[in-house]
Amino acid sequence: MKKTLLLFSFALLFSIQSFAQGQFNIIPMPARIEPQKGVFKLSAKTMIFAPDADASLQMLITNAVNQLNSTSKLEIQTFWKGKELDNMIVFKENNSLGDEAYSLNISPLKIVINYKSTRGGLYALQTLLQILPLELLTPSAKNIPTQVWDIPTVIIEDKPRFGYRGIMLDAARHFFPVTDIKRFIDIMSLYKFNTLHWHLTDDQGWRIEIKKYPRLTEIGSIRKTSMLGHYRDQKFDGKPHGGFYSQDEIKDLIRYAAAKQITVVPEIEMPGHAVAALAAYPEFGCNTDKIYEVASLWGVHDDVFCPRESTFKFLEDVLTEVMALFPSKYIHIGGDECPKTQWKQSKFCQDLMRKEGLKDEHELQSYFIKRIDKFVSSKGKSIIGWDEILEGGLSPNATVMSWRGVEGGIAAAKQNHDVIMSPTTFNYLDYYQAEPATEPLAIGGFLPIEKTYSFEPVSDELSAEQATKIIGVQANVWTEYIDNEAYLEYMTYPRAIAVAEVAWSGKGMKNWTDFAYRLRQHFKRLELAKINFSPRFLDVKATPSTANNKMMITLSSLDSSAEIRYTTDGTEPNANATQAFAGIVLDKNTILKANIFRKGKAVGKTLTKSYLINKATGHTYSLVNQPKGYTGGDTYGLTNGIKGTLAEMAGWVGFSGKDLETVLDLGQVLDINTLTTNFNQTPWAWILHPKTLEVSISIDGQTFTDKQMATRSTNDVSTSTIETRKLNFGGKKARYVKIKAENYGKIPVGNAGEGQDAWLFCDEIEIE
Ligand code: TNX
Repeated sequence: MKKTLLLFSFALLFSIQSFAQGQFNIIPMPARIEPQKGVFKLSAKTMIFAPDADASLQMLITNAVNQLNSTSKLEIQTFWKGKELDNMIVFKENNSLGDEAYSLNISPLKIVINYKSTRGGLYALQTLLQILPLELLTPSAKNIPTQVWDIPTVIIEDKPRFGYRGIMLDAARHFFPVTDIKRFIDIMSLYKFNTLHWHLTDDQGWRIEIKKYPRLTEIGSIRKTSMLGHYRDQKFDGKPHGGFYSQDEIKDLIRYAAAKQITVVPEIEMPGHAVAALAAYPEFGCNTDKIYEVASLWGVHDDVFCPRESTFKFLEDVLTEVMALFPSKYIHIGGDECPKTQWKQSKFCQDLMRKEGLKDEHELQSYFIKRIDKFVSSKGKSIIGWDEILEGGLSPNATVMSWRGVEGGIAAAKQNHDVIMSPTTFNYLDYYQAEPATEPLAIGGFLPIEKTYSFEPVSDELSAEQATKIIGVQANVWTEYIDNEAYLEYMTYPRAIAVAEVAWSGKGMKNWTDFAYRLRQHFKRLELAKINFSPRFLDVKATPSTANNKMMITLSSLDSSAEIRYTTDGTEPNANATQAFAGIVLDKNTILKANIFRKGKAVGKTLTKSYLINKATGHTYSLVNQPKGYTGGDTYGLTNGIKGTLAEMAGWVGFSGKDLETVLDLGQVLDINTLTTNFNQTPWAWILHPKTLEVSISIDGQTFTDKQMATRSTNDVSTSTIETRKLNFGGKKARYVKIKAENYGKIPVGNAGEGQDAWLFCDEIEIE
């Protein structure tokens, strides 16, 4: 009885949920959303009444109304004064709400919005626009004869989880005209972001006009040439690249952003990433005789600002103009990736360190940042810096932006600093979002939207009080490889929409499957706004498992409206290819190709996987040490039928400083002839072949016999190679195989990463 009741309530829950899904696909997910019965009829007679709206909110409302009236036959009128009536959309100021909070109550009689600030009013408006039927916002809505639109009733109460919700746009590596940035702001505003962090200076370009130092833009904004292809290719396009923002353009942009309730935070990089500035004013570098050129190589450069009094004067002058332009409370001063090479060689720096009692160049960096921090603070503003600024102590009002993972942010919060989380591991939108081989050129990495969405900005390590120091979340769009607006949008969206939900919605409101569904519904809206987003997250995924002791692949897509079709003979799947309804059992080497189809058309990019099937493929194993980051792409990366290659790290199972120790279960007793393993050695990435390999076998999983050993085939630790080790068991019977590969240990002197823990990379385990 109890069970049926439970089942029943589950069914009920499910139906409410799917009902809510169908009608309300709001992103970011509001804090509370309760669908009601009935509809509000939006018609030519509906009016807007916003008696408390200030000029900014009036403008936002007017823009939205103009948009509605232009696409449809509606003629919604807006009243700033008068009387509240039925069939109105009413905006009410309500001071009991939080700053960015709002409520939206759509009832059959009227729509009532409560807000405290203009921001809250805007967010309510954005939510309402997401609820309105899409057809209403489509230009062809004009042709629809009946202009009475059913709006589902609902009660929404909403407020953001974090007060800082940002995107960083790097305009230094590639210049984007003001019109592009305005559009970038428009899109940000749709998803309730409130901060644009504008990266304005770097080695490859200085992009902000500074009146007192005109050469910064005259010389510093132009580089002779840019890199073509990957950094490792070392090729150049031979074309000058330049561009900068005049102070008038900046003022205009700030005004534009402010109207959309977005604060623009400028970043002026120091003491590193300074080559463009030094090309203009070499006297602020350590090597004053050097002829600096605006950098054309990406990456980190040794030429940095020299901590002379004259340099501080220069930077203070620059910051004075910057602070006069930007009303933002925050000024970002960079602080990341400052090589200490020149400071080590500079007599001036060494003398300064002695005079100031600084024990090394890291303390000199901290001295640098502290001085700038003090200057900015004295003007009533606060600095933000990348997490390196934490090293060596800071003033309490400095905010730390955690980029090298979350660790810097955690440490900063524990030291009572405000923290904005923007870790490479979740929020770097310059990383690949799908299989690199099938994507346009990107810097590297692999960050599918699902991973971005899974980010939890507040670590369990923090106490409740420390947790309050995590004030925000930011996506970073570095543009070394992004040189036009369409590509900028492709890389930013939809992943930034996932970041928007991470930053806005409460922990408990987040759900990947539900988000993916809502996002799928947003595609039409994004298309309507002509946003060049990437739909790649809907592409087919292959998940391995074991069925009847064989390897089984399940194909799936988050696009429930699409069919998945596949081939196993290496040909491109077409609309007649087999449809994937169930798992595909693989008992021989197979090239699997699959795609999603809508209306008979392939709409994704083809997934291609080459599986090498042997007795171990698809079988599970236990691990004594867990891999660090590198899991081989699947839960059972060592036996997933896909061999790692030197060209690509993601397929390997990797252990940092630890051994590979595993027991593999073949599911049944089999004849074991040979066992083959592969190890990766990529010295520049600190990956070395293991010292030894030991394998033994067992029938019951208790007693292991027939131990076989192998050692490294060479002492060479400087060449990139794959080492294959094949051990012979002469047809002995076994179900369990125990494998131990001993990590190389500390990296020998004279090699990249000397003295650090070596990585051990293994893939695949093959048994014949
Ligand atoms: C690291 S994030 C950098 C940037 C690069 C970026 C590329 C940070 C503070 N520094 O200079 O553009 O990686 O992903």
